[in-house]
Amino acid sequence: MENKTIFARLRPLLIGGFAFCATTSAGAFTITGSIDSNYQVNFEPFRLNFDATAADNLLLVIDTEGSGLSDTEIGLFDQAGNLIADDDDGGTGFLSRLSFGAGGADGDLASGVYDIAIGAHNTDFADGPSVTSHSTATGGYNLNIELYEIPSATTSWTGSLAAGEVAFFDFTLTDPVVAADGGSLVLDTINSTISDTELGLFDASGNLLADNDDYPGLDLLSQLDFGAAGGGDLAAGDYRVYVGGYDTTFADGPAVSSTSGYTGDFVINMRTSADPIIVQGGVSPVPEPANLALSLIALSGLAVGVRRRGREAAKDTSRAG
Ligand SMILES: [Ca+2]
Ligand SMILES: [Ca+2]
Ligand SMILES: [Ca+2]
Ligand SMILES: [Ca+2]
Repeated sequence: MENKTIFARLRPLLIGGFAFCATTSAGAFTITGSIDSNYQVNFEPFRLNFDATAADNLLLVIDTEGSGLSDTEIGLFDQAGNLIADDDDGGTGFLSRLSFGAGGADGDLASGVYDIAIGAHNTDFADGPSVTSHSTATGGYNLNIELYEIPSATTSWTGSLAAGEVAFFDFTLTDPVVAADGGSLVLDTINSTISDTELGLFDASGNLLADNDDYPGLDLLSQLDFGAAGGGDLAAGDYRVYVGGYDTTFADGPAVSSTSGYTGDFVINMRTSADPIIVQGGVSPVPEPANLALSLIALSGLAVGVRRRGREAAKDTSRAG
């Protein structure tokens, strides 16, 4: 089968300083095919023209989102037949996902020619390449290969949580984050000691903009994407990001409560191309709900709050209910 040189047209975009190209048509490449008969597996070759490494802040994703085949499996082999990585259900539902480089779950991936083997569940992958399908399922598939450039951490906030606690940080964007301008903002909890985090972002009016429990490729850690990273644009203004352990519940207010038993240190990384960005510093307890909107406007410092369970939590419950 002829090699598909898929990144020949992506590399110039990166040289040109694209902050984030995966959600644009130029940054994603889809190989389509189908499994037409019992026990069929297909090999789809592709060439990676550069190293996809965490050190270079590049994230390479290979997934099967959008496939007609409902339960895919994929395996990645080098030209010596070594199995680099394989996945069954890392994507949406029973679809598959491999991820390399920054934030990836499967390590870095060096430049070179690779084969992606795809079959329906259950398929076995081993060095050889050896790929054996035990499935009689048939259907079409999409092999999506997407490249993301993840901005380096602009700011990282750390702290620790006891059981049932949540923390928040306030920041101000002096410039909007606009996908059409190539701007991106990513908040994640990479390097947290707490193994299962949740994140929620609120605007200055207390509206919940987005929340995430488990982000693809980060296991049980969390990530929120905005602008060209996906998830919508952000206007200039004040924002508050909350972190908690699983299970934390987020609603407009902000109304944030946690039933988490996870304890330990968290890290929130802000990765953004927005320039300039001003992070206001300071430490304060969680304000009473009636004062919150005002305090968001009047912040004079980076606010770090930890809400303890007890009467505050009881109030939260009554508001939510
Ligand atoms: Ca699967
Ligand atoms: Ca399998
Ligand atoms: Ca989580
Ligand atoms: Ca939750």
